[in-house]
Amino acid sequence: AAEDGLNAWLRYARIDRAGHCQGKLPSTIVTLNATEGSPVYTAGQELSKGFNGIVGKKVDVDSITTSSRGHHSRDTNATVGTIAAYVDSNPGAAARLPELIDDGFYLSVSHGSILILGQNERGALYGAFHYLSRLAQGDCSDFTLTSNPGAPIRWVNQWDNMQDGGTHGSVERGYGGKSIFFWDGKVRDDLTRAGQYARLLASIGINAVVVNNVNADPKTLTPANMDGLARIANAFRPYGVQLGLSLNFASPQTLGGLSTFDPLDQSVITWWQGITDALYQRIPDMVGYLVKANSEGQPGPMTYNRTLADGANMFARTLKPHGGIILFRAFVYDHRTLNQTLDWKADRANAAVHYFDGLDDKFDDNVAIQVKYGPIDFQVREPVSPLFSHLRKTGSAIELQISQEYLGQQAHLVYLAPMWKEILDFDFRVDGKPSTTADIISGRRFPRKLGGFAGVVNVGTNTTWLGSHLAMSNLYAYGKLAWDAKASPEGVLKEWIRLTFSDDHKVIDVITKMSMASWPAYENYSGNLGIQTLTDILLGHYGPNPASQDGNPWGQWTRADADSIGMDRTVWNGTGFAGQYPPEIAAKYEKPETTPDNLLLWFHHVPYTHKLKSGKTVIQHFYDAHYEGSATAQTFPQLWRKLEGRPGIDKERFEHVLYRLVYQAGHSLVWRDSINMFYFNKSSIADVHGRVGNH
Ligand code: GCW
Repeated sequence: AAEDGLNAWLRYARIDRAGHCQGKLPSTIVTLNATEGSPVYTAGQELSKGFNGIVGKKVDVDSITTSSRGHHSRDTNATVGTIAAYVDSNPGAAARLPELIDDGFYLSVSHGSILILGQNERGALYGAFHYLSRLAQGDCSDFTLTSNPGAPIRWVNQWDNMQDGGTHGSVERGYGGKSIFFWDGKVRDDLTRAGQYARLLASIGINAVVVNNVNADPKTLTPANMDGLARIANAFRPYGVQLGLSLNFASPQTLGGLSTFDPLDQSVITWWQGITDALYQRIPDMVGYLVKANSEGQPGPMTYNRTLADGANMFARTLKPHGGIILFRAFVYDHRTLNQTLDWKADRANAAVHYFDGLDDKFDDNVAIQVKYGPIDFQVREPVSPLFSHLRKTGSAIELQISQEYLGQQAHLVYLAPMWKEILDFDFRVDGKPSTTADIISGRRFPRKLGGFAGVVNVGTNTTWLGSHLAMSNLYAYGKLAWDAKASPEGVLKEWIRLTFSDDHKVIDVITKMSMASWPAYENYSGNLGIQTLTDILLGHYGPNPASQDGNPWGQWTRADADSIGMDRTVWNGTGFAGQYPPEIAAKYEKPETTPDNLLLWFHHVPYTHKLKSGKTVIQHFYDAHYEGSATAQTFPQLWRKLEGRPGIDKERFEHVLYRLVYQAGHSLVWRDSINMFYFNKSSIADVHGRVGNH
């Protein structure tokens, strides 16, 4: 059963229609020009494994070289390879094949013959996984499909530490065990899990993993560790997953022994060139770098009064000859200079646009800016970061967090795709024209070649990867949305349920119902109306602690007092943040009347008695929402219990999930009562339903 966890949605479990589908499968799998360990080779192996598991048919793989023309007939074959290899042996086919872009694929299934072609090898593997996903969901009918990715950057970021104050190979904000990559300051000897991870990622279209924490350890770059990183890249390569690396800006000084890490200093530039060359010597297909600079105490170019662009371009230039790219994080702010008590206009949310102001045309073309979806930090509800609308010449990637740092740490079920979808569909109205986040990051709104998605993932050594079976829907959905931002969160969820458990209608109904209700429920019992997740800010980001939001320099303030609550981010009277949006949106957020209720307290400081559009007061909404949200969470264990013994719900996974849902139901009551009592004590306003406070 640990295997079920490890294989996640790639279980290749036998389907009910296996008998029916057997006859529809080919008798041979033919891979074109597949060298062992290449993605096309892997595609052949996966098809064979999948046919065997899903329908119980053993099919051998035959590897051919296309230079021997007319060598094969495709009639009863599954043929997999690149378009170029296929056309090489079937010159006549070129005209009827579609246009593909990098990583795209074409699938054609008819009368027992399957043709799977990728623009590149990775695309061919994606096509094979796509075909197997349909089959595993019981569909062996004929079809033709052309699929191209919506954006070239579809990465995940692991925040894995090589060594962290004695806790070996820990994962920052990790709730699923230790690092699968590092142990004791080194790369692990056994990288089996790294390969298994790459397999899961490839099956959802992810093409790179940044393996180490953005709070990077300079020692990552010792020669021995670079050798280790090359072994990780080797484990990824069969799946077309490339390795990326987080860098510590001060490394030339701390590791290299130079007197400076000024990005314009020639000795520093030469040092980084040497490092980059040494890495590419070991990992010729390394994807590039990720850099967190001048944020939360991390070093950066601003230490030397250089711009963020000076810092990013220094790396970009060392990467350029190798074809690498750099993602430079927009999460730049100084938590030491924010003073809540003295300054009504102080606002951490302003930082990103402020620091990137004037830099849009200063970045090299192999730099993209990686922007967290909201201006603060992965809260349950934030307006979309305005920075996306400021970067017109520079590519941008959205940073989403699969790790549920502020969102229940995988101990709560919170299906995040509906939230991501709202963010991706948000329309900035740049220059008064439709300008959704998805169209900006994909490079469609402003023509740019780089852009896409970065997802923070905290998989660990736990056999469930994330510590929770149900949390894996978030990883699955992340990949699917990165490939196609138009995908439906509910549709994707159902696919994931069929693949992970079964296509039993009850299983699908129950898990869909719980998952789709989970984000609204969590928002209701943690922090609503845009006040953010009212969790403990100083310790762990887990559990309710509204008092901890204020009175510290971290800037996740609520400014709650006896009469009123919320951050005034208006231009006329507040921090001015609303003015960072294009005019139509800025005007909307400037006034409480036109600000959606769910962002009211993000943008406005209002009395607890302020009336919402719903007609309720702010304080009554708080009370009601916390009761509603926790009531929803109470239904989860009841719903789940109905699945005991249903197809695909084995005992071990049943118990594991149940344990967490029971816990969540209880913890949601703790949330409800802590938050409601806190605001009752502050405001002294009674709940009209008499549930909160003194009776
Ligand atoms: O969300 C915060 C986290 C930090 C993290 C930081 C970042 C890696 O609490 O743990 O550091 O953001 O994204 O850089």
